[in-house]
Amino acid sequence: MNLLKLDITNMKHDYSEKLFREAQQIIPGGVNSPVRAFRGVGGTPFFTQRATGPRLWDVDGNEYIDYVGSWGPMILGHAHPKVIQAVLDAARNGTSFGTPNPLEIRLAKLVCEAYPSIQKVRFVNSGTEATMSAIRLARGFTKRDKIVKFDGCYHGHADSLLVKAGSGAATFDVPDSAGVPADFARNTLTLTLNDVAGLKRVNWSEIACAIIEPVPGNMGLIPLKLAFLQALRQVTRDVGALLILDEVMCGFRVAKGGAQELYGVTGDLTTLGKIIGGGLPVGAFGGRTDIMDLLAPNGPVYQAGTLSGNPLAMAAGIATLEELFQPGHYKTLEERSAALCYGLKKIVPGYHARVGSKFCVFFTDVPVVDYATAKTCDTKKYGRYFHAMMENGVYLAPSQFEVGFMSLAHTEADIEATLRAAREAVKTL
Ligand code: KE4
Repeated sequence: MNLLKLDITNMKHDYSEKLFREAQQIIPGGVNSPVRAFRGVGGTPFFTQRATGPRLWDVDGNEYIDYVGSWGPMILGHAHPKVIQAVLDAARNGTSFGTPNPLEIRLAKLVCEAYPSIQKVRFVNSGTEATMSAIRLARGFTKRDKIVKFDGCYHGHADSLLVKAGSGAATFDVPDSAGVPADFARNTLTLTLNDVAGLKRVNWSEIACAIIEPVPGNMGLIPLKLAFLQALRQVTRDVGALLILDEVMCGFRVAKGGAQELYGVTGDLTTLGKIIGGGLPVGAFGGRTDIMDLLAPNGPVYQAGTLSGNPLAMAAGIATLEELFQPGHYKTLEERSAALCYGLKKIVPGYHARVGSKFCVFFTDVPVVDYATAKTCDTKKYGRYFHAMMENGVYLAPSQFEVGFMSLAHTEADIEATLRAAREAVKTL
């Protein structure tokens, strides 16, 4: 297997197409998460056979340099030896106990070490569970019902958060999901990202919390203006509304202490996911002790989970963070990401954005500063770019409204190969 020279002879996808037909008979849309169905870019999704480092191989044997990284968790690259060994070692002792286990404490300490604003943390099984639970906790703590979110931000698929959501919802241009009762949506107010004046339109004294992605990555990547984030922090603090920073995607990615370290703005609660599970299902929410201690069994806010704190998931998360925290790794991620995006910006026409090792290109010629400007993108052109890159051996997010992720496994040679693929791909645009 020649890792550097990608075998780019018109790829075959026969087996993926066969499997997709089969999958659609028994799994809705043939996928277990909508964005994987390639509806945002057209065509048939490939089925992955295996992945190592920065590379994926599909069931037809096609090889890709992977910038999706399972939507963020694979910051060390796929199948990192230390993560695999940690999971194997944990599995030999049993896969789930339903009792406290020592690994939960170790991962909790790693999270609290990186996030000073997190004094206590509770583990769950997905980012959605983390944000859903944090919202309930904020409502229990403040005894208020209304919440504020921001257009295009996606916080998972909990009912009260599927309002003008990003990610798959943005891709399908279905901001509100069917099945969400009107009075759920009525308690969710949505504001516009980066609009300081808009913050004044809310009576914050009736708001339980504001939830925001501090590095929005679910409508493509839209960096927040620091002044906006500071204003949101101030306006919530002034009237006792909680600020929930949803760092499921940017946590441990844009810096060791996530966006809170980058911007110097801390949340009352923080939600985490993806990287902290090292590819296994883990979410987490944490924050001030006086808030977190309202959670059962200490307090009246109920939250639970059969597999929460699962030893295999904890082991994968511990191995991932312990490796990620090694000196120089965040500097390497920054340098590699900057090199890739510098190169792409010279090749691919569009509005480019990057924060740390998260990046994207918007196929529009206006600056993208919020959901409305993100929606000016030519999604069909993005689809052509996506498929041209895929046929040239590079797997990007199958939607204009997602982002790319660099890992520590991507080398300079991978970056060069990616830029070569981009030069070929733009010819087809
Ligand atoms: P999960 O429930 O998918 O683990 O996490 C939900 C979530 C919460 N908060 C943020 C900021 C997120 O980005 C996510 C999930 N991100 C999407 C990718 N845009 C997951 C991919 C998918 O839905 O398949």
